[in-house]
Amino acid sequence: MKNKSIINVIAGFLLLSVFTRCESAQQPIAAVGPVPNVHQLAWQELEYYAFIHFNMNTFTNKEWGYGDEQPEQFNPSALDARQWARVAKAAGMKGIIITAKHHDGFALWPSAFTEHSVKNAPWKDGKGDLIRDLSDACKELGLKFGVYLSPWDRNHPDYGKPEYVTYYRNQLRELLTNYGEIFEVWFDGANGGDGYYGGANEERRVDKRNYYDWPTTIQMVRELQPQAVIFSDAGPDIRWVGNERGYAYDTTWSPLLRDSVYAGMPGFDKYAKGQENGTHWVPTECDVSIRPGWYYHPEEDEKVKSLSALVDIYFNAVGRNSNFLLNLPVDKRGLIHENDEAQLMKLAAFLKEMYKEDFAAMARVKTADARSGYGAENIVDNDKDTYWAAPEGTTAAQIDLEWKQPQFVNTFMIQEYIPLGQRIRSFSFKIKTEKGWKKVETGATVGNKRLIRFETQAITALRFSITAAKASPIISNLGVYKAPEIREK
Ligand code: FUL
Repeated sequence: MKNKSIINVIAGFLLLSVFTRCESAQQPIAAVGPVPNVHQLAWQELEYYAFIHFNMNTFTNKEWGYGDEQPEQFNPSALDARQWARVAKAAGMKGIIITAKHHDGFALWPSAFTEHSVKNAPWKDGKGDLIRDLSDACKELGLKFGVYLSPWDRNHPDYGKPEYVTYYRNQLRELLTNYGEIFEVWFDGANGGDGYYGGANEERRVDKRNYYDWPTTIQMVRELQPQAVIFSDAGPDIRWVGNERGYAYDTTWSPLLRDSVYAGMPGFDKYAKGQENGTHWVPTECDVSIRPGWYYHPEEDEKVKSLSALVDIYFNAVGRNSNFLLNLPVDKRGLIHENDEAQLMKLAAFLKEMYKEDFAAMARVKTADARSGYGAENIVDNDKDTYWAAPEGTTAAQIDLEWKQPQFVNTFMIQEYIPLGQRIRSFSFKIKTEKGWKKVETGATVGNKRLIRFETQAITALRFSITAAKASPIISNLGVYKAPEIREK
């Protein structure tokens, strides 16, 4: 008995000392600001979700309605919001953002503040509420739900006056109060110009920086939906990537000099890349339509993007530190068209196949050095919360993967541990084949995720060299995959 308790005491002491050693070995690392908040981090993990443009323009076959349309024109024959949610879910998307009101001012929900809404449409005898239908369908299928509410309203008589801003907030309050949790609120930068404006038929320009008094509206969103991230050219939480092709820049910093930017400003593209010394964390979202237009036009039925175009966009959005917002123009029936669905499923099958096996898990990983407690094994453990950290003060580093047998692969993925800030500013990437080392790519930023494609070949090693960084690099994950060949359209 006595011996046993002595052994227990010794074992306990040993355990305690190992524990305290580990504790002291892993000194916390200071963040390099700015850093994402918890809502931005949760948003970043969604990566891929749907935009739906479906509204009055669907029935008038336009991209921008003038504002003089009649509610009677909104008359889908077979509208099924659950079909949209089913398709998005099967496509691997994590949520849906809907154009609750576009520039023409028609509201997809029975707003108490206007007659220009579904309540005066033949659809469901004026009893319909598409925001209800879609938010319910999203809940049912475990998808996030978000709203686009156009700040520009070419129907409203008061557009341009302070009264309209009150109206806009009243509508937004309805959307943020009556339909459950909202993950993203989308403020379009396009606003001001000619329109119907209650019959005035004139041009109305607004002071884009001040007219909307955005700080007050943002405060309202924070109160009603604190977890929602707010999108606009200027953030505050997420910013436009600066083009509608779905491609982020090679250099894409999540930090942004946010106070210098406002929605709809001229020369915004200069800011779209973000800034290494940006003051706020405002990551990019790449919005692009699966067809040429945002809205459904029957003449575009054969112009749905090819699989290879969609794959290119995926790599240039998700693989360049951005999220991917893919627009689906719902048709006049009120359904996602068969051709669009078919292309979505091809992309889903491609991604599933590509991610099915991570060859990094079978590799030996080597780094020159690490901070104690933050070793290289953390890079390939498939856990985004553990990470390798270069020693304090180091701004260049190298990560090598080696395999005993050659591996046929074509894709490389690497992620910075962004809760401690975005750090890498330039890198090069090489692979080793039987012919020796070959440079595949040099690039700038990494951020949340960088994806690099190369020709399928047998490689025995690869090297990711961080050639410059804002502060000592911290990597949470990397992966190596074999994407399938694209044969079909
Ligand atoms: C733009 C709008 O003018 C387009 O119609 C579309 O809604 C796109 C997503 O944003 O600024």
